[in-house]
Amino acid sequence: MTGTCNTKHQKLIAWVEEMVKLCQPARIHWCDGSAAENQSLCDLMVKSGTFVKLNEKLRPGSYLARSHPSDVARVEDRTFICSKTKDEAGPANNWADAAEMKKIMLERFAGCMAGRTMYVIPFAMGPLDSPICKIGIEISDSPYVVVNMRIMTRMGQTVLDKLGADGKYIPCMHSVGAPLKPGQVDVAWPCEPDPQKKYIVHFPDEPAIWSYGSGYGGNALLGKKCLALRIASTVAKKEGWMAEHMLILGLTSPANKKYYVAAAFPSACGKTNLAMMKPTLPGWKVTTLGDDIAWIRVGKDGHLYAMNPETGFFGVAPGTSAKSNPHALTACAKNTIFTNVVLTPDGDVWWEDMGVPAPAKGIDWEGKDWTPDCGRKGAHANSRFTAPAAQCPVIDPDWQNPEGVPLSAIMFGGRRPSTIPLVNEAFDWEHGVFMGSACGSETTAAALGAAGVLRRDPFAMLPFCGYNMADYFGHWLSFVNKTDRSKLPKVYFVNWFRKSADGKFLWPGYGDNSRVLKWICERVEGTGKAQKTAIGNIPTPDALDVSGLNIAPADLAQLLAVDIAGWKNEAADVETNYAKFGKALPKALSEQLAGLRKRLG
Ligand code: SAT
Ligand code: MN
Repeated sequence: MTGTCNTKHQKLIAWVEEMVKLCQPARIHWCDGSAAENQSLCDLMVKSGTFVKLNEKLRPGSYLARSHPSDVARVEDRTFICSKTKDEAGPANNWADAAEMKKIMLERFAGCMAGRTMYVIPFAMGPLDSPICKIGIEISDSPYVVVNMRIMTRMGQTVLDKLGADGKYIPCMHSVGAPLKPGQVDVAWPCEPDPQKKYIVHFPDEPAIWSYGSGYGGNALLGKKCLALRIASTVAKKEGWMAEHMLILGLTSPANKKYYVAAAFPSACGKTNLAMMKPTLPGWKVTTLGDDIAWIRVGKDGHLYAMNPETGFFGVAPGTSAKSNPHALTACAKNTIFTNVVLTPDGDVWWEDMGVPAPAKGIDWEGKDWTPDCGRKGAHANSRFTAPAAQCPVIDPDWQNPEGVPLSAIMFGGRRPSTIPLVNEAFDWEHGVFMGSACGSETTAAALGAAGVLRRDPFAMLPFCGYNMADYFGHWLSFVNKTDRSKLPKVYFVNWFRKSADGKFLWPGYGDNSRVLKWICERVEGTGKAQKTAIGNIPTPDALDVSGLNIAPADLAQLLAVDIAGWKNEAADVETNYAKFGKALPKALSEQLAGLRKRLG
């Protein structure tokens, strides 16, 4: 491992020197992104206890990490947007004064890397030759972050080469917040255990990111939610494109016609499953371009083009099975980092609802002996696999196309046990933006806090929009002026999670969601049948292809029913949510809400 500085970028070198003075690391390592570097870091972490090497025969090139029990998910109440004014951050973000927060950061980071290695991680979000590729430099004291960033982003010397002597980059500071005293023995997962001392801070005006105290997921892999969503959304607003919390998939019909669809769902609502879906409908094929983030811009032909800025999947492990997502299982069959799942006696991994029998005994995510009947879950609900996108067996041939792919449709969704039908088509773009703004879902384990309560999560961007969400709605609305209306994708709201009165899911979901995608393609072609209702265009009972599906006609009717009383409550709740934005809410959206209410009667 060389790890020496190999750039002529004086400004970057000066910044790194300044951060060395601040953080006082014992060593500095510039990451080149090579396989040799990756191997030596993995070996180092096996030695330090951070990593368990998995059985090379069963899970080649793969490792298991167990986090500290306090460090298992994103910390939304410790996430800050430090724009000039509180108003710019808007009511959905924690705002802090930039100068005051910088002072706190400088205090936190002073000496924070003592005894540790400082890694300088050059990374790019998006193909290096994409017109909207953004380069970041993450400085981190976590080798776990380095090896994860190598899977999730384009990382290493190629990025420094692209940066040249004076290219633009976004500085991203990260520390686990656990300096070592001389002679102090390190722990397997160093972090700041006190949640109140963790900080995930964004300075959109610089732009810059400072993250302190956590080593987990979106808190620490700063290319992901921090750069590719929170900072990118502010840049996109200025530059006229969109940074969205969306999967991108390709859909090929039996007639060999290809469609591209992007879909926004809150964290841990099945984006990865949908992105890699194995259709149950014969002749249909799904290919994957991304499972979490889409950068979307108007292409030369006026259509919206979507690109995945990442190169890996940071997927939720529990529930991933041969039934729910066979392609994800293949993607994580090798060269994968698992975090907070069960270690089996033969050196492989297991998690709840993996679709294979639990081992008779194992080691759980907290490192304790575990048996299936011990009364505790073996894997944490937000346990993850970090797997290279290229290992997905249905990866789309255009997934690295720097121009992106043209979108035929955009879908919004969430976990909604009642009211929301299986699929609902927006009347026009403005109605589609209304649908996005009204997104809501039962909360999941992806963020700390209670799971299972309904929260409004507009565009699934509530925790990820780097500026005032009312202005973000306005930005979405503005796309009718950026291109020909007819070239904009059609917009849909879907809900796979509607339940019957006795609490059972009405829709089988997973591969059967291809039936909904087929109807969407037919609508794009102008052939799919729909009935105009108060809430949008809904498939007629015969329009949805349910061939080979054993579903009771009454259940199907309920899935497509417009529950007027439920929708009146829905409208009231959307109004309550809108009220937070006050005068900043675009008029077009209050008009949409008023229109919905009028149609509901
Ligand atoms: O933000 S993470 O990358 O940890 C996962 C998520 O919330 O989608
Ligand atoms: Mn996500």
